[in-house]
Amino acid sequence: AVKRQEAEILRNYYIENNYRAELRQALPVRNFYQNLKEHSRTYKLAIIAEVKKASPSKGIIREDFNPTEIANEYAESDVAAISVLTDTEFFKGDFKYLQQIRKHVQLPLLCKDFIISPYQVIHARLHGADAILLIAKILEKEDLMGLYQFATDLGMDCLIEIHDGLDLEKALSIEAKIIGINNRNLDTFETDIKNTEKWLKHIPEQIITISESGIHNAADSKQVNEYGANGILVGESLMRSKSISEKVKELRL
Ligand code: IGP
Repeated sequence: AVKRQEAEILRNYYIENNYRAELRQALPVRNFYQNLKEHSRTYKLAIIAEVKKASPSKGIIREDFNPTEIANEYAESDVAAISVLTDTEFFKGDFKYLQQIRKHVQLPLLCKDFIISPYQVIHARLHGADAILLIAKILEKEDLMGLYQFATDLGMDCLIEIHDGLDLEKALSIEAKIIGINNRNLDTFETDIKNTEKWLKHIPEQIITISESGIHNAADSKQVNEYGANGILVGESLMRSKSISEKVKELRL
């Protein structure tokens, strides 16, 4: 594993070198971690609001989809950060949405994608991401570690997503600072916020914890708040609501 990690670091360095000039011109990074921390102190829950046009289980979620407009409404509602889906195949997202939103909104942006290679990490950074999602389930521990280190080297934070005990073990072993517990079972697409309760108690206090998926109303957020989550990641229910700011207020308790 040590050899593998060394090889990974060398590979990352080589790739980074090839993009040195572009990376030097990249926009400064906003502090995703700090914002989550501050918001979880100011409010009962820090909110990561997602820009999400569609999903594999629900199809099109929002018809009048204007990413910049939605992001502006999120900013006006004082959320902690914005998650932007960039995966095109399953979520009809796009890296250009990240870039467009970056031009208009000052909040930290999370690149939401299935990241498995350092090229994607650079791509995210060059499109204005301040943080990336890394899904523990789809990565070997060494690769999770390598990508985490690489993103950190580029100045970005990582949200490490877990769904079960094996994922959590990986997240803890790489000393993740922010862990997202996904309430959605990716095999069945069903959500159960009790998954947050199940894993939260095994996560040390100093780690920022985010409950992800299936949070639709104040009752849901009250529940995950009682479990002890520091924040929530919400897509669908915000995208379907008539007034984003009202929905944010409701979910923030
Ligand atoms: C948001 P919801 O149920 O509020 O729309 O869920 C977010 O958690 C979900 O989009 C998500 C996701 C992911 C999407 C969580 N992890 C990984 C793509 C890839």
